[in-house]
Amino acid sequence: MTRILVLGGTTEASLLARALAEAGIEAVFSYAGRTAAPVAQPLPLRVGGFGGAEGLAAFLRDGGFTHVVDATHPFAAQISANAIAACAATDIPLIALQRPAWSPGPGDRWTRVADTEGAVASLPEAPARVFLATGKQGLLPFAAAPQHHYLLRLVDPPEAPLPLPSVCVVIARGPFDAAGDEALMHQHAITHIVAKNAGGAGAEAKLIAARALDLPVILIDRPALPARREVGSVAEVMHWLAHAGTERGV
Ligand code: 3Y8
Ligand code: NAP
Repeated sequence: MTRILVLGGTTEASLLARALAEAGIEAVFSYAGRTAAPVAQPLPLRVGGFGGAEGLAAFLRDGGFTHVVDATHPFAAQISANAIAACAATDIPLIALQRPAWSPGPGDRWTRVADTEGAVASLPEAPARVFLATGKQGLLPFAAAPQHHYLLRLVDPPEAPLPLPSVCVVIARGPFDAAGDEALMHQHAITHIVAKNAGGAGAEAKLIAARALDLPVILIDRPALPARREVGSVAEVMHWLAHAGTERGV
């Protein structure tokens, strides 16, 4: 009896949910509960943390799950580490659906940095107008560079005051389009973009817009993750579930 847990929260996870629903494969879709109203899915939902790797292992055992697909965002390093530990502890097969990192093309003016602190250090001393498109987590380090004006794009309105003296907030949920991002950057007279190397199409618009506007981009590399089985497409996940996933088959 196949029962799959999908760790979601990305465009690819939503595409996988549709494929599983269309194939009539029993699965549960999991959100962390980071946003007020996450996009609906064609699978039964569960929302919220599990309580660490141990909590996830117990959830997998108690729920009779036979496979786990980690389709979370490349920067969601904690849940991915927990999934590796929980699947090892319960001997449940795990596969990660991960989109490849972006690499620069002709005309891109990218500076790659290892982390948020590196992104702050890469901004100029002189006041700039920065499109900080990295979400709500990880804002605090930019308080060390208050001379800049920041444009933030958040999924939900911030509950607490922001740690930045000169800031403008746009509330929007992706996926975004290049024309819209180009208009947004033009309207706010943006001089620098800071982004995570998320990969995928849903967040790429700002990079395409930056290229069109010949603006510099400070790109934060994704965190290193422990080794795990990893594929880049829904089709490969479906193939794995149908064949090599486990002797239990699907
Ligand atoms: C809660 C689920 C789908 C998934 C859509 C993708 C695309 C649009 C682009 C910018 C960058 C950012 C952010 C972003 C994108 C997709 C994808 C993606 C980046 C939702 C979602 C959840 C989240 C969590 C949220 C984080 C934040 C990051 C905004 C839903 C909409 C910046 C990442 O307010 C908060 O606390 C938000 C937190 C984690 C990063 C951060 O540190 O703030 N995503 N994003 C998921 C959960 O609860 O499990 O609400 O519907 C999903 C999507 N966001 O099904 O179509 O696949 O990447 N998400 C980044 O890439 O830098 C926005 O503005 O250009
Ligand atoms: P994270 O730092 O890796 O995880 C922090 C904690 O959140 C985890 O330990 C777990 O809590 C819980 N969690 C995370 N993802 C979960 C999921 N899909 N289902 C149930 N619990 C989950 O994660 P994050 O960076 O905050 O991302 C949270 C969610 O937003 C993920 O689903 C991710 O795919 C999505 N997302 C993140 C980004 C990003 O930039 N980080 C971008 C787009 C979408 P417990 O320890 O209590 O189990």
